[in-house]
Amino acid sequence: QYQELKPITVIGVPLDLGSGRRGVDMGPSAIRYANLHEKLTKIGFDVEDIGNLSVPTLETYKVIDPKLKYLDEIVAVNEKLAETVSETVEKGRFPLVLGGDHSIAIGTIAGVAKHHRKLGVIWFDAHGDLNTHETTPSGNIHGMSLAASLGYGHEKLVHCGGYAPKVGPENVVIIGARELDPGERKLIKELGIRVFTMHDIDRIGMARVMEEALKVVTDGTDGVHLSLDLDGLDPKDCPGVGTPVVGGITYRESHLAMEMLAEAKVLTSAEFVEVNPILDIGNKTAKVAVALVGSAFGEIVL
Ligand code: Z70
Ligand code: MN
Ligand code: MN
Ligand code: MN
Repeated sequence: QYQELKPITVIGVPLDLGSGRRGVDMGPSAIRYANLHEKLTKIGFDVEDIGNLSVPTLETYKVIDPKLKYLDEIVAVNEKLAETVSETVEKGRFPLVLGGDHSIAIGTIAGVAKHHRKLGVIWFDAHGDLNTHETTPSGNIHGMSLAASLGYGHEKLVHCGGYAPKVGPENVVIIGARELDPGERKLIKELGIRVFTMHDIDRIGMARVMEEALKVVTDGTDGVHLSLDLDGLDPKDCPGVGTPVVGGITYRESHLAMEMLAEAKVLTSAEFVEVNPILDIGNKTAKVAVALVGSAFGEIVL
């Protein structure tokens, strides 16, 4: 049974200024090469691909603030992305955003959240992306995007799209976390964000984790955004990511998560980020991304 979803608009954002390592700028291309369009068309969707947003090349810019690398360039891309995503929603279409580094979640969420009274967010990631310029160990803005969406961090990131905050901590859930910085742990505790670490997935299993996660993101909300960082999966299945962290979510666990999301019929927008073809083995990670898109959009076996 197909998910009763809207027609889909694919938006590529080949941005890598937010990550420490080059290569995720080729993510949208790798995901398209893995037959994203065909996958969605076969499920039965009306799909339009509007191509990539234009993104500045790293070499043409200098780092000004080492605690907020490429801030103005990243803000400009995210403002444009927020507009594009918002227009997509206004047309009655489902925005499916391809990254690019995870800083693009700032723009995607800015574009969707203004069309919802209350938005739930599923943050599927090895990391929390809950740093600010005050807590970041790297200065990489892809480690700050969830914090910014919650209203924490530099004003220019927090106020993307002209308003803040985009989401409330009571409707955010992180799944797959296994590498959190001290400042991120502090913010998680302060805000009471629900985090399902790898330990929780080991203990109670992905099925129960998703049941709990779905309660959090649907509690009083009128939309759910999926922000899926491929580094949430184990590097054995997804070696082509900017920041591989061992001990991750398995191929099947991640599919189960997407299938349960499709079954719940709650998804209103999604993004798949951090695919790095340079570190990949035969486009394996992009293929996993496309397979996960299939499951999230209701692809069925029988
Ligand atoms: C670290 C930082 C991060 C993604 C790495 C890493 C953040 N917490 N996020 N890869 N997607 O630099 O803030
Ligand atoms: Mn991330
Ligand atoms: Mn990550
Ligand atoms: Mn403010």
